[in-house]
Amino acid sequence: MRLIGMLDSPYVRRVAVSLELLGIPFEHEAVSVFSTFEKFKNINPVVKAPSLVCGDGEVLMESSLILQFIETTIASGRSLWPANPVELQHEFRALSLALVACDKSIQIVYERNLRPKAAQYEPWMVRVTGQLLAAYEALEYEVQDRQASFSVSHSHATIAAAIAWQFTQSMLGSIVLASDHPGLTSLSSRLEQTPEFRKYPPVGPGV
Ligand SMILES: N[C@@H](CCC(=O)N[C@@H](CS)C(=O)NCC(=O)O)C(=O)O
Repeated sequence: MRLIGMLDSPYVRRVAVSLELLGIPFEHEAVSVFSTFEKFKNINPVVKAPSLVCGDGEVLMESSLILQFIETTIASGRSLWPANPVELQHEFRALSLALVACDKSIQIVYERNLRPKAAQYEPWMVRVTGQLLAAYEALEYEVQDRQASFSVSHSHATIAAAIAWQFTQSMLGSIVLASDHPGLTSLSSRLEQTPEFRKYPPVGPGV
């Protein structure tokens, strides 16, 4: 199995770290959707990261679907989801907030870095920035409110929250202030020191 994409993508990184935690062997290929577009296109014409090339050559996309596929088919019962239904609902809530935080961060980065300045549309930036801040406010609440779950083990929500936070801080730290998010700051510093996070550091050429 080959995981295609740069680790400075929070979606690629969450898949890499999760596969590692699940004990699933894979090869990581650091191909960028921007600086090596043609190379990526040869692997997957849709050019979306992460792409997972399965054993028979079929290509899967979407980090959550890739992880669901792996857990369902080859993780031999191992899972990063809590078993308890109430916990699972909270987990889905936190994970969805982390993924929206990634989406909104990336929309801002693309708008700033890919669109010519004269064509940038301020009301859109204001809207997306508001959504980004709302997602992180709610995620910070989840982290603080569910301290017990967030402090014990790796789960899909804790991994995604920590990775989203590192990504947003590296790109948009002046918009989403660390001082307003002590729970996320502490979660991120703790998880970044774990072997699985260190093995897949957030390096890449950016946009
Ligand atoms: N919902 C997707 C988002 C993936 C995504 O947006 N990846 C970015 C890289 S960080 C990408 O492929 N960008 C190129 C593009 O969308 O054209 C997931 O969870 O995998």
